Amino acid sequence: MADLILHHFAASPFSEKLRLVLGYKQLAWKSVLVPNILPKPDVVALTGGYRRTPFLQVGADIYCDTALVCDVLEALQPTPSLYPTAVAGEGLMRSLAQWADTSLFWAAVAYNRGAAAELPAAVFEDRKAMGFDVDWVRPADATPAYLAYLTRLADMLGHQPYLLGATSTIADFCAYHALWIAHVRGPAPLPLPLRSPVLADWLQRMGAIGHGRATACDPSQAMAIAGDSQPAAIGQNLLPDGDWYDTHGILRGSRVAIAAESFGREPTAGELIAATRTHYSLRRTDARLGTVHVHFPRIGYVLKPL
Ligand SMILES: N[C@@H](CCC(=O)N[C@@H](CS)C(=O)NCC(=O)O)C(=O)O
Repeated sequence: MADLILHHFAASPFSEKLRLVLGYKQLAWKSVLVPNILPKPDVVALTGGYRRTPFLQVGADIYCDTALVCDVLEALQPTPSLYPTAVAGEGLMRSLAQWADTSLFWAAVAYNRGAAAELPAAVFEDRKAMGFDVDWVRPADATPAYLAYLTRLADMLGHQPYLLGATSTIADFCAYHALWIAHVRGPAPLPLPLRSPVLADWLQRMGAIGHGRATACDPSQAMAIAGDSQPAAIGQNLLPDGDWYDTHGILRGSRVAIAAESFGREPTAGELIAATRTHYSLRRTDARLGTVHVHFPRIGYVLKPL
């Protein structure tokens, strides 16, 4: 199989989630560092418009969004599982993970804006343009929510090493990266607003998983790999389910655009070649790369005919 190429940047929490999942599954991967603000010409050549970080490239297949990438990595390397059903039902794990990626993540972002140094002006303007309304939820509003969420996590960890039991699940990776924003990264980590030994121990345990075997890769090399590769046929890529599932009345082969529901809504246009219960796939042609397939999860994304 072609190499796993993660496009990411060091300070990105969602990237940290995937770096840790790659470590958990002891996978070897190539590391391409991308800019943290626009312009991102190579990123957009690969994705067709999607600009969020991170995403996974496998040859000429581009997997967007960490939720989808976790499913891809699970299909590729099933053990240890991110969804161990001996620990909890998959619905519970995925729902807790989604809460952590959204409510917990944004409460952590808003809380840390108040507690930490401001973002550099260029990053601040870029995130505002993405739809992060900094004037709407202020640290004073976020702090009580963040504290309540940390209390819930500490409560789950009171009698077990991971959020749902004896081993980690997808939910641990999602909650970890939200807390990592302030408490682990950077030269001077902030103290936890909730001083809980169980949280501190759990952060330590999760961080110790590490990042797997990463090799630096130049963006031009990743572009060359995409240009020299053919995308995998539908049904033979790394996505788990395959049946066509139409909820829009849009036919296979139609020209469509897919964009995030919120925060970074730059659309990717292409020909709809898969619409399953869990994901969409688009075929598109880039002037520099030729044909690439770009994959998105259904949850959190909108599909429009062109
Ligand atoms: N739901 C997305 C969220 C990704 C996300 O918001 N990433 C942040 C960085 S951690 C981002 O894209 N920031 C702007 C950028 O990198 O251009 C996922 O799971 O991948």
